[in-house]
Amino acid sequence: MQGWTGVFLKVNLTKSEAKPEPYNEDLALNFLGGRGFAIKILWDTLKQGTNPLSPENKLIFVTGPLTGIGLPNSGKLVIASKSPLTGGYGDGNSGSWAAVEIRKAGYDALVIEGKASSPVILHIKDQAVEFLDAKDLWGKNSFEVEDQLRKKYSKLAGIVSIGQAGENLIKFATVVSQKGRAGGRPGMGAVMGSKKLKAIVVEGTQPISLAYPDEMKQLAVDGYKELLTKPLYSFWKRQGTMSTVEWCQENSCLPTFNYRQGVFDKAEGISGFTMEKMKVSNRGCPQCNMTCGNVVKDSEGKDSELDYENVVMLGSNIGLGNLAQVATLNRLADEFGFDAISLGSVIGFAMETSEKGLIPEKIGWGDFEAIKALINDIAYRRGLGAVLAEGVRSAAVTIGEGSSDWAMHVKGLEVSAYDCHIAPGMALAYGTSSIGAHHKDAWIITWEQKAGREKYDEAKVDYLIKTQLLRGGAFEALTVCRFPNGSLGLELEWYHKYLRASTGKSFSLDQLNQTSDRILTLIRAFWVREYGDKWSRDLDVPPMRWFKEPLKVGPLKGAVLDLEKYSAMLDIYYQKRGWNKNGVPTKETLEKLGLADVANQITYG
Ligand code: PTT
Ligand code: SF4
Repeated sequence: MQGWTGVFLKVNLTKSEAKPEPYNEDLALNFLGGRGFAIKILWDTLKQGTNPLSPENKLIFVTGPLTGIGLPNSGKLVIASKSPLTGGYGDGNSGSWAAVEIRKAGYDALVIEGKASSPVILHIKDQAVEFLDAKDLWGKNSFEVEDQLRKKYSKLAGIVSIGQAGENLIKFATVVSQKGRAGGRPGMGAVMGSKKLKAIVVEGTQPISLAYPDEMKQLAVDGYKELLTKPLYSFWKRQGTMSTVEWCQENSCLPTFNYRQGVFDKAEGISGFTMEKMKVSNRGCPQCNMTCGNVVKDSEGKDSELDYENVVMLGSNIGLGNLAQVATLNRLADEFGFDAISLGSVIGFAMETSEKGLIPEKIGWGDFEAIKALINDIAYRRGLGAVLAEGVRSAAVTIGEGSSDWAMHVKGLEVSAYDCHIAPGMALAYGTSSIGAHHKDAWIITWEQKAGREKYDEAKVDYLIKTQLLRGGAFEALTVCRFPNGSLGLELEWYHKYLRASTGKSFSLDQLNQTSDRILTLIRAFWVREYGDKWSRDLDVPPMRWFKEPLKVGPLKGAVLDLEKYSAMLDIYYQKRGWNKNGVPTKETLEKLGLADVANQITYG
């Protein structure tokens, strides 16, 4: 095999054992890598009903055939597991030197199971694997861990770790890398904590076997140069994802006061232009010349790396319009190892519940000191913090009083940062995303704005599916960053060329689409298998707030989604995917995708 190493490192933390395991070329050809490998491993090896925080769950760090070979934007890896937050498939795509080093150490993925008897660091140097005592690091935040391990290992070692959120099994804890890259929104950090795995250090020294190495070298040089020619490149370097604040404010989709109003009167205070005035540097993933992490000094004078989602979920969504303070909350999220989106969502939920007088705690919108205290309480599961630590779906069940109406999630994953009161296509993207309400598979809201926000039509479903196959399928299987294509318009042709030079195989667009379909359909089957008789098409419907409560202010005041029309669009979506009326892949669809045996393990409702 060329392009793939053909080997997984299987690690059992209970037994302190690690062994390389070769895999079959069919797996590579049918599932490519990244998310594709992750779902295949979880489907084949997890028993239905496995407790996500039990030793039996698997935590997978997985790369793709373009990782670790110096290509632009390829320093990313997928971190996947059965999610403790949603109970379904969970993953995240994180930038980290660990991605590069895993491949150079001779593996395509680390597949970790079991539970250490006391905190450990997993140190991998090519074939040598050590299980090192991490008692002195347990209790420390992810930045402290990174600093301490950096002193001990080489400058380029790949390091991923968890903060206190992961240790304390907060359901939306992430895995953190490079003090500002955080991956695995649906609780991958909690899975790592449940295994008592504080950090992984990977160092690799081996070349990766490529089909056409000279061609690949040239393609990498050309690829970096090509990005510099893109008209949006220089503005991207200035603001990265932060320009989205202005766009959302102008288009009434900025999450504000727990997704109540779509516009924020202090939006300018947290905008991309305000950020530019505070910016001290750019940071980013390895092997990237688009470095989109905006580093600013926060209200305590410390570095904090800002992206759009973090800023608005910890800004407008909780009524805070001071960017230096938002940056402090963002840094706390990275240090503790929380997902910043879910954190902003549970805080917004708590504020609204407090405002309605349904809980004794007083947490006012934008009250910086109260928010900081609450974040600490969530990290250590104290008082209301313990309720919120379970995620917004569970918190609404605990609090009751109709609060599920303002618990903003799909399938248990808190909605990322786009208000969909008048964006039925984006609402459907959230409803049908592979991990719950995240925009990674299909961020179609800017397209939808041009195509006609108010329409519920087939064209939107077609565009959604096309986008899901590309972003949720191909880019997640290759594990490369989707921004060059999605934000700068890099032509897809480049990825076909990269893949051929790496693997020696030509993948046509149709083949890639079919592979993506296979991956996303297997993920859907995993959800259906795990949810069993609790599975229902209602799980593909976004939060009721967007259907029941019209926008209260702004130019689109009064806008609201229509449930009947949404449901009709969902029917069209299912039919085009080859899924039945309940959103379950039909036997014919499974057979067509080479997944015939999957049908025996799912229930058709
Ligand atoms: C991603 C999600 C996002 S999506 C953001 S901002 W974004 C938030 N970032 C967080 C953070 O930072 N710290 C923190 N404690 N929590 C955070 N939660 C949120 O997590 C991320 C970039 C971004 S920034 C985006 S859109 C793109 N996402 C990609 C993707 O999903 N796939 C892909 N092939 N390429 C992508 N490129 C871009 O990567 P998750 P990262 Mg993150 C600090 O990981 O779990 O997928 O959640 O990974 O290295 O920080 O890169 O406006
Ligand atoms: Fe990472 Fe941003 Fe570069 Fe993508 S564009 S690889 S998210 S730094």
